[in-house]
Amino acid sequence: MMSAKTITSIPFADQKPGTSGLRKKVAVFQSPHYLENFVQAIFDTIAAPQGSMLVLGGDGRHFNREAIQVILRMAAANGFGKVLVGQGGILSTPAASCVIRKYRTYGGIILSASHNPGGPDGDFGIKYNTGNGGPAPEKITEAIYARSKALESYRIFEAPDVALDQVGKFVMGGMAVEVIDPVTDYADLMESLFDFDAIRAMIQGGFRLCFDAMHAVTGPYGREILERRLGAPVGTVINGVPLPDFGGGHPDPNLTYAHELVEIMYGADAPDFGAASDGDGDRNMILGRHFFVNPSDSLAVIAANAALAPGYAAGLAGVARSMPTSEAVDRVAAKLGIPCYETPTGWKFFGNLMDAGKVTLCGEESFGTGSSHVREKDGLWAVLFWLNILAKRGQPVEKIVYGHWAEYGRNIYSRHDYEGLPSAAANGVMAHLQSQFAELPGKQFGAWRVKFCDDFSYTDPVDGSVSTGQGLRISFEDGSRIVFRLSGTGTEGATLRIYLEAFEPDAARHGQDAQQALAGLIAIANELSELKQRTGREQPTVIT
Ligand code: VG1
Ligand code: CO
Repeated sequence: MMSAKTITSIPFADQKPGTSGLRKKVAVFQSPHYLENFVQAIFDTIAAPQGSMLVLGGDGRHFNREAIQVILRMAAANGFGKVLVGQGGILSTPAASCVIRKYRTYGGIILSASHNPGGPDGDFGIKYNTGNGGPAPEKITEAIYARSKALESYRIFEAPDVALDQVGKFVMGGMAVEVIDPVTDYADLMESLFDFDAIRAMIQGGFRLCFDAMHAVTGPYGREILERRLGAPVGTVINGVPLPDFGGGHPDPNLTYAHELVEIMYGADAPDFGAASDGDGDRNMILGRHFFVNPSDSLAVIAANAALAPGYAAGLAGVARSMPTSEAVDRVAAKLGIPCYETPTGWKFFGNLMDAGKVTLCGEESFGTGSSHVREKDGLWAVLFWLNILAKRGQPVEKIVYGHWAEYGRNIYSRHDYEGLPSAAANGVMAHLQSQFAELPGKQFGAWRVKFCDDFSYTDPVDGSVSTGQGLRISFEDGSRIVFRLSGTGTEGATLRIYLEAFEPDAARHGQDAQQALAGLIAIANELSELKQRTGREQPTVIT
């Protein structure tokens, strides 16, 4: 006999969502009551009306299937009327956002630790998205956290596992479970936004591309869209079978972790276009033949060429970027005469702007680009936008980027990540920087004079909510800047990110290597932060 039970739990003190949901080691999520406590905290906080509909899916990493079964049983015991779950428990993050919006569900739960490694010793994550399809805003994540520290029991249905591997309909108590094809709704949405005929013709004409799904969630999406609908040869998608441990890799599409693709794109017989996506499918890296497109530049190029895509032909309402993202897109917005908003890091801050119709495109320096078609960043969407632009312009990637710089100037940009630092050392670096803020303005460092420095805070123009402590900025008179920020997605120690930016108007100097061009700023960053002395690190873990 199936029935709902109330289980006595213990509150947890550490279930505070970070930049993008709650992320912990798999073993932590597997410990008794841990997952259940957080899920009950979500359900108590959102207080969905009896009979509401929910979307559920994840990036397929280790523990995804087990967690899906637990959440289904808890949803049934908490009065939900229906759950749409991706086949095999899989939904990419942008596809989950698409499904929430398309079927107007109350919200959704996404199981992902995105670019963090998976497997039994890797990371797991969970986040709640609201009915607009986007990550819950801070006031909801804070309330979930508060509830998780207090609740003493959770409700769960006693029922056998739902068969997740075939699409179909099931009943659990008073709740319907529908296992849906995870790809079709998303692929249809993409087809409605971009000129698939033009892209197909370009590929038929001999244009070659390679998409690295990094053994993560986008494999099936890439194969359906690129190989089936757009006619790219089978094999265009590499590492296309999602694996629970991502093949032992780090599913982060950057020059360090996507080295297989990088070797192909910098090899002798390199294709015209390369791209990679991350664990949950919301990030993208764009490469031309022997050429890397910095994500901040990618956002600017997409904004400048948006009218070439049918879904954006009517023009952009505005654009937004996270604070550490380069100001390249600001220049495009100025030329287009549209507003440009600067938000804290993390996609949850873009939702209000898009819901209010203030922005159409948004992006982050961390390989995230997206638009109001969903409320998450969207890796394959960015890839298709680039393919649409390439098909319409008929020029190579490199030429398009150089042409963009010639028109707008180049915001030379780099991010240096120091991963796995002891938290005390990382906090010490931040405190030491802040302690100098009163005396820094006006000080000269070589060719650079400090204009201002602050700890970035943001007032949401739509609901007036304020978010503080979003990164330390040091801006110079000539427009260059250095930003220091601690990551909010890691599960071990601390990751310090240093973002460096300088503007170069002179086209004769646009071919410079970013690290060389930014060497002066890098030296200032080291000096001001006492990074080497305080962390013992000589080099960043990852340079983008
Ligand atoms: C990082 C990125 C941030 C991104 C976040 C989630 O956060 O810097 O831009 O929104 O990951 O992306 P942090 O706090 O580690 O810097 V995803 O694709 O991991 O969900
Ligand atoms: Co991601």
